[in-house]
Amino acid sequence: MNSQALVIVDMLYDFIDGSLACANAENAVKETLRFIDSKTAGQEGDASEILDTFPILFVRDHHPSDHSSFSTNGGIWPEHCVAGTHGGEIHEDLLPYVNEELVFDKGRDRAVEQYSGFEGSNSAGQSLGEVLGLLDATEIYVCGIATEYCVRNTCEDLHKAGFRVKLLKDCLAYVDRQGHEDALKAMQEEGIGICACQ
Ligand code: VGL
Ligand code: ZN
Repeated sequence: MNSQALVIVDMLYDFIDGSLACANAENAVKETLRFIDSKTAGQEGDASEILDTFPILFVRDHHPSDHSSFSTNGGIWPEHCVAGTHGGEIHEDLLPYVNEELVFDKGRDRAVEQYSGFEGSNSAGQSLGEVLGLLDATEIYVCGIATEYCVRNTCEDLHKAGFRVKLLKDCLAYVDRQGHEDALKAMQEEGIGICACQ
C-alpha cells in the first residue's frame, strides 16, 4: 500500500522559459528529478514500475485562449499555458513519469481562475484529492511553480483536506523572490512541512 506520493505543480514551459518564466525554474526541474531518483534509488525497473510504489501526480494549468486571467481579457497575467500549445506542456525531462490518469488540469473554464490543483480534474473527471485518497497516500511531497500562487494554494488545500504536506523547497520556482520567501514562511506557520529533501 502506498503512503507517500509526489505532486508536481505546473512545471510547464510557459512558466519555465516562456511568457511567464519564473526564477529558478530550470533548477527546480533538475532538483525534482534528483529528488525522484533519490526516493526511488535501488528500485529495479523503468519509470512505470517506479510509479507503482511512488505515485507522481501532475497539476497542469490548462487555459482556453480567451481565459479571463490574461491581460488581453482584463486579467493580470500574460497569455500562458493555452491548451494544445508548447507553453502548456510538461517539461520533457519529466515525461517518463507522466501517467495520463494522474494529470490534473485546471483553469479550463474561461471565467474562473484556479490556482489550486485541488480545483482541477483528470481525464476521468476525478479530482486530485479523490485520486490521492484512492492511492492511499497520506504524506504528500509537493514541488513546482509558482511558489506564491499555484504551489501555495495546492499545499493549503492538501493540508486542509488532512494530508501531511512536505513542500520541497529546493524544487520551487517563483514570480518574485520576496513573495516566495513570504509564502514559505506563511505556509510553515500554517503547519505545512518545508523540507530540503536531499
Ligand atoms: C500560475 C499564474 C497564473 C501558477 C498559474 O501556476 O502559479 N500563476 N496561472
Ligand atoms: Zn494560469
